[in-house]
Amino acid sequence: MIVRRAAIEELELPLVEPFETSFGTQRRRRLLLVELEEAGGAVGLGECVAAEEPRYSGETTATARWMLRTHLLPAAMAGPLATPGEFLRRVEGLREHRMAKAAVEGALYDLAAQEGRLPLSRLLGGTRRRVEVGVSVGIQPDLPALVRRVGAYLEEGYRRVKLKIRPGWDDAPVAAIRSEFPDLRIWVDANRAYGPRDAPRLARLARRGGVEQVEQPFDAAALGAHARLARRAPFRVCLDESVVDRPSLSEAIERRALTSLNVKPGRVGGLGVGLALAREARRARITSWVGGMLETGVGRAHLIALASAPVFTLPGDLSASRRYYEEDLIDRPFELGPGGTLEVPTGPGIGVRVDERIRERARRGRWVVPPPKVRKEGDA
Ligand code: OSB
Ligand code: MG
Repeated sequence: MIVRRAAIEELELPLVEPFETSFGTQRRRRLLLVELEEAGGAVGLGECVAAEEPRYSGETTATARWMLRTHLLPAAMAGPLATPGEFLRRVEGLREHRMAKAAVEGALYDLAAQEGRLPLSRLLGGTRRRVEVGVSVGIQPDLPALVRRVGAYLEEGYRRVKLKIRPGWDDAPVAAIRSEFPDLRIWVDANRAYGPRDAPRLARLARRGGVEQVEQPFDAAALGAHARLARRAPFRVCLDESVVDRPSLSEAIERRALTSLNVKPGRVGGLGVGLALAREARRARITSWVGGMLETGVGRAHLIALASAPVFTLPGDLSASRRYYEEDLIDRPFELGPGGTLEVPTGPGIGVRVDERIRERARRGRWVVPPPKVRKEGDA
């Protein structure tokens, strides 16, 4: 692949409803699309999952835009690339900024799959035609609203919910959903809102509520607390924010801090890294699944392709387009199918097309990044 033109596009889409977590409320998504044009004319797309505010991680739309313009996109154009992984090795010396890197790597994967006339799913070793999905349910104004919200998702066909929790919104919501829906698969995600002293409470909540999995209850660095919660627990302890690369996963495995891994390519710096982490987790008998960051149809297409790989064995946070956006960016929105599944696109590359009218309405800026003029050793 030779990338001869690169552009960043900033878009803003309103969410169908506010998404509240323990770290804040999001009403819209301000996102970046990375567009790479290959010498042959093919265009690859990647979506950057960084949010407007640095609450989930330190990256933001603004830091990612800067990183892409000044470092990553020039690097992508600084010579031919045999694989998307080669791009990541080229920028290895540049610290952090994994979400920005993953957006470029994702666009390169789209290009590589198009070049091979393959669906991205196949390039990633995917074997499934449909993937099982669930739905992540934000903190609601009150319990009746939560019961209505979850009831509506079940009507739509979801079979597994992930309730966002925080101190003050945990025991009652879990109990309410459990009593209303006795057979439902319930997961919870705290986004680090608890302290190690809350471990007994959380264990009780999960046991009483028949909760299958507790995601990231403690601080990202608190591996010991997660390990204590996981010991002999009848539920899985899942890490999200704690695992950002191979070393942090190895350390978490060694400390026995997890029994489940949420794989988000943005958080770990790419689809390739995500696959590698899931394989490492499997060797330690840890279950992996694909998480989400409220992606549009473009980012979601990448995630669905990833989730089609057999190494992922639990339903992902990969919901239908209408769960997130009134009008998704893509011309054929993802719809929920039989058994709470989404169909894996079969067209070349990511297999979805951007709806240009929606994209134009959502556009807040566009920057074309010129190719670097000279290439020196050590440049990235
Ligand atoms: O912790 O998994 C999380 C969204 C934004 C930031 C963090 C998280 C989430 C979700 C949404 O849970 C999952 C989805 O995209 O459906
Ligand atoms: Mg999470």
